[in-house]
Amino acid sequence: MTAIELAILWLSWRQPSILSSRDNQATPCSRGLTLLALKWCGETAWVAEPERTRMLELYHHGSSVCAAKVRLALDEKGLEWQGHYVDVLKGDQFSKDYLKINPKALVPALKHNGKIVTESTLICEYLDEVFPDIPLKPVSAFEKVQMRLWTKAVDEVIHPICGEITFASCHRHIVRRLPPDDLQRFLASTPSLSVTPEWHDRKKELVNKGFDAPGIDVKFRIYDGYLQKMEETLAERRWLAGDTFSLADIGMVPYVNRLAMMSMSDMWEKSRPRVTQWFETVKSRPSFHSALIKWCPEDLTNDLREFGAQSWPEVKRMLRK
Ligand SMILES: N[C@@H](CCC(=O)N[C@@H](CS)C(=O)NCC(=O)O)C(=O)O
Repeated sequence: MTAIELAILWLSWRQPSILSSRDNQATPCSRGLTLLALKWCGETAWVAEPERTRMLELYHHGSSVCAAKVRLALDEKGLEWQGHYVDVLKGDQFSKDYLKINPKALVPALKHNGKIVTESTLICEYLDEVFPDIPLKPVSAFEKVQMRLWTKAVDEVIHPICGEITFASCHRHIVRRLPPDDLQRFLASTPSLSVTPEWHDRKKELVNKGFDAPGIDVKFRIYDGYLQKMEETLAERRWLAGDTFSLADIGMVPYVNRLAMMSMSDMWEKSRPRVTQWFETVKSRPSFHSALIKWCPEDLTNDLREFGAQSWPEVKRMLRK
């Protein structure tokens, strides 16, 4: 190997960004250099260079719990991104253009290297894999399983319930400000494959009936049960999946914060000291403000607080049942 080839190999390993273009496509030149590097590494070297280029675009909304989760991961990893704001309370998610990005009409969606990644948990895992500096997964296989037990619970149970309790307590009042025809269009537009296959009908029911929608009390109690599970988990370890802050914590932060923003912090502050301490520590991380709080528009923050406070006595009653 010549000295020049050695230098190229060293550079492609140490400073990959110098060898690839800035607009996230590998140029023929950078591909050639990577190939040269591969040649000398017996074809076992990493080939992920084009994946690691930085141009990240996030389709998101200020109060969306799933979008907040991804913004937290981006922030904790120190990744820059460009945002496209999709106002899901006005129906932007149903536009023809956005449906091409996510046919489920849901935020968030990430665009990277011209490819779309949807599903917030998967986006976070994708980011952690493509940009492994500042890892957000625990090291041991067992702790990774603990992490995924939390993110699985979020995807399967906690998130769909969060949508229900937020609509029953607060969002129903916001969307009912739309002119009647727009409201009907908004409610009719949810695709049949959405948060859950039932979300199209359930959202309509929650907007129309609020706390009189059947089963909403059970949903509040299940959500409360996950706070209890957090309390028990945090008796055993510092963070939800072990001794380090991970995607398990990032997964839960927006769901605890949703209750906090809806004036429902009594659900842990009165009786769950470990969750209280965990949330205080989370709030002291810089990402809490820059990835969550700063993105929720002031009027929406006020609505969440005020409609949430009005709902709290009824929620408290349901939790006591
Ligand atoms: N499982 C999806 C759920 C995404 C989701 O439900 N997004 C909500 C905001 S948090 C949304 O876009 N809702 C629009 C609607 O219900 O029409 C994920 O984790 O990304």
